[in-house]
Amino acid sequence: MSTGPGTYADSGVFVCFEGGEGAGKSTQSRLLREWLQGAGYSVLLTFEPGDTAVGRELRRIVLDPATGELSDRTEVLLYAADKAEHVDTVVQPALDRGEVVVTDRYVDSTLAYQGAGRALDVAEVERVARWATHDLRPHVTVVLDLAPAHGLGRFEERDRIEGESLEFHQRVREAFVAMAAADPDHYLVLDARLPVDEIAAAVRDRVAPLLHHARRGSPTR
Ligand code: Z5A
Repeated sequence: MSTGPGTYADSGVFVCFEGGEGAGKSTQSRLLREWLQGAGYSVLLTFEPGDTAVGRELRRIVLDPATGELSDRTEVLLYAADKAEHVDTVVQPALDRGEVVVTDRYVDSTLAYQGAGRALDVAEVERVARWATHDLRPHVTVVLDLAPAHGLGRFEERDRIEGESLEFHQRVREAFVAMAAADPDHYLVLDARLPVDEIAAAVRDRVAPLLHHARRGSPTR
């Protein structure tokens, strides 16, 4: 997967959690927010897909099993539309205010699920996703690595993507780990089977040195 130089915000701090289903992304993003707020930082916790008005509609379409089959390219474009709206109206404005933005999933999810998971040209998928996000990249992406059978077992109900085969989810897992290996300065890979507190401590250690870019105070959203 090509990564290119990318664009990194020079105000605020952009942190992303990635990984398969049930890996603990929501748990860890909430814990990071609590810690950052406790230390007085202005934090915005967000997620993809669906944390804007149009994103909520897009989320319903891409995840509802009632949607049924979609063309793979349609799926890429729906996720890309969610990202464009998310970056322009939520992520970039918060970074411009100097906040710490913590997102549960971002571009790497498109590269892993639509690029590696579906039978699409990963370089083409990447061009679309980078265009949609002005190539804005997280200062650090935490990959919570977990065998798909383990993660899917943490839930009873399955959405459109969770219902895909184990082989699909295995390709997704391998893609996350490969992206991290290709750019170790901007990634932290953690074993998602570790105790919650141990993972949270490793995340704090990785994020703490980035905080000189961040503003203290209450979040504005
Ligand atoms: N998708 C895509 O295809 N392309 C894209 O560009 C984007 C997304 C952005 C979004 O689903 C779906 O969209 C996702 C990828 C696709 N699809 N799938 N499949 P979502 O937002 O509804 O869900 P998710 O992102 O997959 O997250 P999740 O399934 O809700 O799980 P999580 O946030 O990673 O885990 P959690 O909720 O924090 O924890 C799950 C359970 O495990 C819970 O009971 C916890 O208490 C427990 N847990 C958490 N950590 C631990 C540890 N360390 N040990 C033991 N148990 C734990």
